[in-house]
Amino acid sequence: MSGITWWTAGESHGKGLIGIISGIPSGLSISEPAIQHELKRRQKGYGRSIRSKEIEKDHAEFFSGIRFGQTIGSPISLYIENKDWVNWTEEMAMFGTPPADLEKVTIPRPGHADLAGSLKYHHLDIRNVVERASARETAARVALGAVARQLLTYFQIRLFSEVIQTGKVILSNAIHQRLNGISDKDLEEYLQQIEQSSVHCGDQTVGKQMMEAIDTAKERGDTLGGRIAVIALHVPIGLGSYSQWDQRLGGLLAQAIMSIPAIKTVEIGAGQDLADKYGSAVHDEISWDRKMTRYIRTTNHAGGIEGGISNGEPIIITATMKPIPTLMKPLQSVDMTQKTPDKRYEKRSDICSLPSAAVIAESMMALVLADQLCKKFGGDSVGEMKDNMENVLYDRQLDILQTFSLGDWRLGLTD
Ligand code: EPS
Repeated sequence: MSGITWWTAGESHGKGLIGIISGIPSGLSISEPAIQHELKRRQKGYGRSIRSKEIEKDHAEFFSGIRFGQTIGSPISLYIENKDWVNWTEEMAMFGTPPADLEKVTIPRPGHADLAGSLKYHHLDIRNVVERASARETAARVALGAVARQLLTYFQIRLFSEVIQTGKVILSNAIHQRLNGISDKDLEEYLQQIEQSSVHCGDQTVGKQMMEAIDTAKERGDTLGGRIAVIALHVPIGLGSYSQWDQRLGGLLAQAIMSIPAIKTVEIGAGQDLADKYGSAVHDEISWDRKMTRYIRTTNHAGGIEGGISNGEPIIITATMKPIPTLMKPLQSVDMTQKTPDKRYEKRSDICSLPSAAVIAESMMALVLADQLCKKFGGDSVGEMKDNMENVLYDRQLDILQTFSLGDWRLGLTD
């Protein structure tokens, strides 16, 4: 079955960003405000620099693949303008000769793509590296992810995220740890709190501490990383496969999340907490609920994936983001032209971009799940896909439609 393919193009201070997504079935209603809303979500966040907060006003302009608000089965393409480009037209000109006063970037920042990228591509001006390595590119990912997300919404799959650690400030009762038994109302309320929080954390007290930690980093001319959690609810059983290494859902999601700039670890379910436990303490026991006619679990340490396949439980991913490598108080480096010790001084920098990373992670998860959904239940139109899904989920033995399992589970491990 064919799935979804997608690409982005564009430089951070170039004219803009472009995204193309192919394979979205026809007949899917696309809400334009919902896409602009996701772009806005990515731009929020305490600790972002003036560029994200004041200069860029991300807006996706659509070029193809949609007619009267519905997908037509052709590639969908979009463009996001870089408002900052007007300040870079000479440095970033695509043709002609470089201006006489062009200031080349020759000092690589430790932790960024600068040194490895310059050596790899034989660039004598690090700008050629940073322009594409920049996390600005993730705006296009989020716009494409917002399209994929609308396919997921059609099939009632729900995605959300939370910042669960900023520097040393740890949220102990994050939403992914207490989905067990939470009422719909409480869940909605909490998700609203996350959205209202400028650090993307639903607990206001902890959120305030996170903001203080960011303030302290700023005062020191430094940056902060942390951890995020991304959750997908109502994912049908059977996405991904153990059949081949590159079909395992955990691997696909891990690659997608790991590809977000500055992400250094990805964990699924209880993740590294599993390391020191006995098997009997960590595997999620299976029972059959006669009344609800479905398999149930009371725990979800597996994070919704077993044997590389979605098992119907919520998919839970946590990821670590390193502190941003652009420091106002720079680290020691070398001028690549002179090979002399030097430091790269910057005019502006994000201090922390965890809230944006959380939204980007949702988008990456949306793209992977939409691709897998199309591969499993594929069809050229959403109607065909829906029929296929109902057919697959129909249990002939019981003469029922197997609902997506939404067990009463908990993630927390007991010793
Ligand atoms: C980024 C550096 C900053 C960020 C940028 C990502 O841009 P500048 O170098 O222009 O100050 O603001 O992120 C965005 C513009 C964005 O929209 O997310 C980097 O080096 O990765």
